[in-house]
Amino acid sequence: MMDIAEISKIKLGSQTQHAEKSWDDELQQLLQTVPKEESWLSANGGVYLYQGFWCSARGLKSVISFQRHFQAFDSDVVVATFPKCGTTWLKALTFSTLYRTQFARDEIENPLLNFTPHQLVRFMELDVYLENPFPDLENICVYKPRLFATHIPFASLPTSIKDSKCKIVYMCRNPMDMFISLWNFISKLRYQSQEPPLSLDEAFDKFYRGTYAFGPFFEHVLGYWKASQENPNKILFLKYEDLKEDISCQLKHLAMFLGVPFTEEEEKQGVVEEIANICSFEELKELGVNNKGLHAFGVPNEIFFGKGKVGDWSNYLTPSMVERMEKLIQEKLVNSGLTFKFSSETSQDENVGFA
Ligand code: PAP
Repeated sequence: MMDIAEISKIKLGSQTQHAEKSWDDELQQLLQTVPKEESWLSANGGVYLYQGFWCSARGLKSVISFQRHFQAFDSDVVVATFPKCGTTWLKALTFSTLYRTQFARDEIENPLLNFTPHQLVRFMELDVYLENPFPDLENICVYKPRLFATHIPFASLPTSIKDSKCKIVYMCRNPMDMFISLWNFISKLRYQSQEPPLSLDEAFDKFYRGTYAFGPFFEHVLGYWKASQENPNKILFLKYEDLKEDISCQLKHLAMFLGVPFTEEEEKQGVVEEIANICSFEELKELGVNNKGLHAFGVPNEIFFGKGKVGDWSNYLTPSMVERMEKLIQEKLVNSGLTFKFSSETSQDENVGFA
């Protein structure tokens, strides 16, 4: 005979199945009512417009779970980025800065040597909430305070992230490099899954219309930009190009914002340079752990490392693409005060943003 515990397990199991089924039905209904576009990844896949941004069906399910069930703590730290704007780098830097006193400084102890930045700072909607709407966050975030990542636009973050005192570190990148980085990334994924290549022209058209995961780019960047201006103690707004230009200065800024400034002693001991070095493109790319295996979404770890440069767009974009892109940037960023650098050289006309 079954005991009460076993009966209640069956009851709970069937309740969970029932809840799961009605949630799937709700999602299917939502997918039928919102605009849909072809995905960059496959002619058969789609992206859906939800709360003003585009998302795959699978991603949308976990975005909604994250929005509904996540409860932020005041001590949490969120790494937020638009895809291909330096997420991997920012995860490594934030992890190393925030937890630097929790592991020994010698090379063997550093978790970055054995785990990818994406394993150490997990994406909420692309990883943690993907398979489970009620993940065990205490066990998932091994180090404390909790640190996790998201690509979700500011306006669509779970309410408790916006309302609590938790901190958000946001990084963006000039849209031309971001676009080329995304196109290269998608091209590798399409090749791997034997999809026909996506031409640069087709990709540019989709970029222009903003129809890609978490796009449009400009609305994403401006959402965090405005929020960071209104609340600079809560949101730190960083730019990939600035980190490339002066990583030590930006790291000190990051540490200060996180409430763990580098001490004079640490600076003398070269801790800032050590962190900058282990998180550098050259170091991370060469680590065995980043060269093999798959990321949570089934993406090979190695393709998160391309060239890691500022200005690579100039090797790909045609003059007419550059012209269209410049007009788009001007239109989107006018009066925002936000500017981007498009090359690593310091010339007068590189700051386009038309503040
Ligand atoms: P994600 O948003 O999909 O997680 P993300 O890490 O932002 O990806 O994008 C990868 C880009 O960051 C690549 O740029 P590229 O295509 O122009 O080369 C990658 O090379 C770059 N990148 C990865 N790690 C670093 C690093 N440590 N320093 C600088 N750039 C890096």
